[in-house]
Amino acid sequence: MKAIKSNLLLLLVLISLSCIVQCTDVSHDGRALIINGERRIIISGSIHYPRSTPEMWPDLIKKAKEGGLDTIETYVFWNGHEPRRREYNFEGNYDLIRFIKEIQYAGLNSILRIGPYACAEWNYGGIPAWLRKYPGMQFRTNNQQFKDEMANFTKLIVDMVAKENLLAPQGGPIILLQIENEYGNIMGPYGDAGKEYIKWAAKFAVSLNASVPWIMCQQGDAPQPMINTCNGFYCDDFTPNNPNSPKIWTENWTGWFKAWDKADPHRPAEDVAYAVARFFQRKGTTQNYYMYHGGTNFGRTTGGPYITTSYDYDAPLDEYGNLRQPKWGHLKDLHAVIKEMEKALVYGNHSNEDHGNGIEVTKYKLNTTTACFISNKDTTKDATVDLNGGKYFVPAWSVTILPDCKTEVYNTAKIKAQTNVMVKKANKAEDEPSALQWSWRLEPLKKQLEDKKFSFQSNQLLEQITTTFDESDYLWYMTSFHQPHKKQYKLSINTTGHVLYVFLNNKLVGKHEHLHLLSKERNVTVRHGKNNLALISATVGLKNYGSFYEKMPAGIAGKPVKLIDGNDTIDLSNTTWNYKVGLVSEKKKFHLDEKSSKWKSVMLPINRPFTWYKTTFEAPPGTDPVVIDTFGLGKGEAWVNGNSLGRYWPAYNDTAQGPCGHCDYRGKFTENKPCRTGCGEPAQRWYHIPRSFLKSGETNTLMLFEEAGGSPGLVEFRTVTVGTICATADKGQTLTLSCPSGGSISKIDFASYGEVKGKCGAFEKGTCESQDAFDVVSKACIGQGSCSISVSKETLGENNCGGSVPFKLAIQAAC
Ligand SMILES: *[C@@H]1O[C@H](CO)[C@@H](O)[C@H](O)[C@H]1NC(C)=O
Ligand SMILES: *[C@@H]1O[C@H](CO)[C@@H](O)[C@H](O)[C@H]1NC(C)=O
Ligand SMILES: *[C@@H]1O[C@H](CO)[C@@H](O)[C@H](O)[C@H]1NC(C)=O
Ligand SMILES: *[C@@H]1O[C@H](CO)[C@@H](O)[C@H](O)[C@H]1NC(C)=O
Ligand SMILES: *[C@@H]1O[C@H](CO)[C@@H](O)[C@H](O)[C@H]1NC(C)=O
Ligand SMILES: *[C@@H]1O[C@H](CO)[C@@H](O)[C@H](O)[C@H]1NC(C)=O
Ligand SMILES: *[C@@H]1O[C@H](CO)[C@@H](O)[C@H](O)[C@H]1NC(C)=O
Ligand SMILES: *[C@@H]1O[C@H](CO)[C@@H](O)[C@H](O)[C@H]1NC(C)=O
Ligand SMILES: *[C@@H]1O[C@H](CO)[C@@H](O)[C@H](O)[C@H]1NC(C)=O
Ligand SMILES: CC(=O)N[C@H]1CO[C@H](CO)[C@@H](O)[C@@H]1O
Repeated sequence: MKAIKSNLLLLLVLISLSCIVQCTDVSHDGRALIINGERRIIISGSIHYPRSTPEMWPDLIKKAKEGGLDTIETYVFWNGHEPRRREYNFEGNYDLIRFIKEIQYAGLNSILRIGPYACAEWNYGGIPAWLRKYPGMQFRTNNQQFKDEMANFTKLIVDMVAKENLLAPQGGPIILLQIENEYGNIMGPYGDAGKEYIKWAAKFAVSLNASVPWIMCQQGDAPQPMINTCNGFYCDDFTPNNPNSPKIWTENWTGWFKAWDKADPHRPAEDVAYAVARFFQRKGTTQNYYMYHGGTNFGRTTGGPYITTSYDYDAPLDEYGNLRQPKWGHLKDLHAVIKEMEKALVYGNHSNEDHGNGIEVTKYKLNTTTACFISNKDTTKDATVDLNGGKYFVPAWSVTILPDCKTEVYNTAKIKAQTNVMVKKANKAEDEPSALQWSWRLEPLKKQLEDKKFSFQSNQLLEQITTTFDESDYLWYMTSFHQPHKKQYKLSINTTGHVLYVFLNNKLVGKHEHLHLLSKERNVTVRHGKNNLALISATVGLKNYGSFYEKMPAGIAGKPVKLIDGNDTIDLSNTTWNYKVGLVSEKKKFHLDEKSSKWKSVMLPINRPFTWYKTTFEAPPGTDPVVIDTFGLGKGEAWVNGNSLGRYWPAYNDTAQGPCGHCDYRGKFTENKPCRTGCGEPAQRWYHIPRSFLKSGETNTLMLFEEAGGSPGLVEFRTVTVGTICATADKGQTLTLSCPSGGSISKIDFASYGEVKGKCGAFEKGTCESQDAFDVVSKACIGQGSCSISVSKETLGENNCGGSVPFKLAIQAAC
């Protein structure tokens, strides 16, 4: 870090001498971002670098580019980069500079949302917990200590990217920077201090002389020259707070995040496309998908306490980096038509006609060229719309795009992209034995229970974050009391969660692994004489959102701990409590300690809390992404060759019960639409093992810290690959089908030309189908990586469907 020059101005001068050709000037007017003097449409997508590995980055960025993106956006994760004050980590998946350079090599732009508050379902919203060590510290308000730390980190990041020439005016890819994040949503309770803080943040950002525009999202009072931008599922009705600010959509939610207590959320491709098309129809010019690739919360990085380790987000690229089809392809088709119309969209005159019944016809006119959108906002009624003498069928909740105002090139509800159904395949290395051989050791709890060395003492029940500063998930609360005779009591503990274990006289007498924990009671028998009570409170990620969110307590936080028997109550809240931060295994790094003689291979314990398991395995062959099935395990953390896969918790089922069911893309999407899958099942059973964590041809080690108790007997490795692919196309179109990553089509499961019904996995023939389609398709596709068939009677043979029935070709195949 020492090498960073503080005089950015001097750097910029030096750089500008060496930068004559590639320098990019970025500014904006009220219509669009202006890049090298030209207004541009920006189609961006979020990829958070720590949620994948450097080995995955080039492929993710390449797939984003192929999907029609021109820009990659990311937050910067302060608590990942500065885990302890002025101790920095820019290595591995935190190598921000390498990530931005990968974007640059791919020829894309980048938007850096420094914040440094990120939200992002990330632990503590990205702000380091060590900040809480300072008395009087308050996050995200007019608090001098906070502002000083925020300024220090923000400047560090701007200096770093400037030193590497990564800002657009230096020839780099960064076209926009962001200060703060979604503050407008929560600023009310901060009063004037919040307003002052935002003014300060804007002034501070400008003072960094970065020479690219700064944005503030969800900030209606963003001071000039900050551009305030919009986040949400839709942004068509958003207007920036200044006529000189273009309409920028920083977060168009492509899906939603997973939670431990909920089934898998999905946002239909038709609805994402609808939202984006509406945005461009309504003079939007810069938009970003949140997320384009969601990825994985490795280590202890989830925001708490509900967010799962998977941050898949139902994004166009799935957690493992595969194309999520048809979403990826349907949006790619949209991006192509938007880019085709770019000039008209950013320079043309915009006129809008309301045709009633939710129909709007928009025309962009630029000299002699015109581009049109027809939108149907009705959530149930399809419509046929007249335009320039043509008739256009516009399904409910859809947008049709006509780049010349004549030819329909795209409709958001008519998906042409193929569907890929991914499967998790057993895929063992040849000489891999059929069952994993486990060894085990115990977490040395006894040692900690009996050891008289404490971190500190207090006669209060302390709040957990300000006690552990998140150095560990675990905090011991230990006390003792005397009792004249043996007796049964009700032990009552009021905790803010997230997980609690109770030990009485060194025996585990209760565990509560549940997030909605408030008051917990259980019967215990106390003995005559001295009794020892020890509690382990565990956090599952720290809260990341809300006004004053950092002050939301964790742990037992001053709440009563009582033994109750009718009128006889022993209140232990203010006895002497001894505190220990963390577990022995963390200090001794068991997850790296493969060789210890403590590992035993006989009498494998099952369903025993605080047990470590270890096994070795060979990497599944090939290059497909690898996952581990944790079914049967309880809750804990897993490592492969010392790399954390994150917290696992397959014992936590969807208790919210969905809603699952028929997912209708029509009508405003909310996370509560019945668009979930896996109701009642474990919220996350599969965990990603990036290929770079594995050594091929060598022995790999998997270690599990099973905190809650479970059985490793069913644990196995799988690879994620394309199972079935499907596509449909109407008469007159060309159907294209392809297998990803170098595979080829091995078999045609279904092919029919006529009045096909149903969808991928469940197509049904109509009554008037052509007899030749199956043979034609088989001949054209089997053995090919990709095949194209023009949908006509010339290629597919005659069908007897008559003139009025719309007919199509549908194919289902295997790769
Ligand atoms: C951050 O603060 C440290 C002192 O703690 C100081 O040495 C350093 O220069 C500051 N960094 C920046 C970029 O201002
Ligand atoms: C930014 O530029 C101004 C005016 O040129 C200068 O006074 C200031 O020191 C610069 N700030 C930084 C952080 O380089
Ligand atoms: C936009 O419309 C105005 C007023 O009708 C006209 O003066 C101007 O030339 C038009 N601009 C373009 C780019 O067509
Ligand atoms: C539109 O026409 C004007 C005047 O003829 C011309 O200056 C301008 O370059 C044209 N714009 C485009 C994008 O063709
Ligand atoms: C437990 O805490 C909750 C929330 O702070 C509070 O409403 C409740 O009264 C407490 N229960 C007891 C038994 O103290
Ligand atoms: C505790 O004991 C009481 C009385 O013996 C009984 O009524 C109650 O159901 C027990 N509670 C639990 C949680 O076992
Ligand atoms: C609790 O105390 C009240 C009042 O002193 C008394 O009436 C009651 O019987 C007692 N209950 C028990 C279970 O001892
Ligand atoms: C325990 O101590 C706290 C802080 O000193 C105090 O607020 C609380 O009233 C005490 N509780 C009891 C039961 O004495
Ligand atoms: C959770 O779901 C799994 C699989 O569906 C099932 O086997 C298990 O019994 C469920 N657990 C609970 C507590 O409902
Ligand atoms: C800015 C915006 O559109 N925010 C919306 C995002 O979506 C959520 C959930 O539907 C709404 O509650 C927000 O108002």
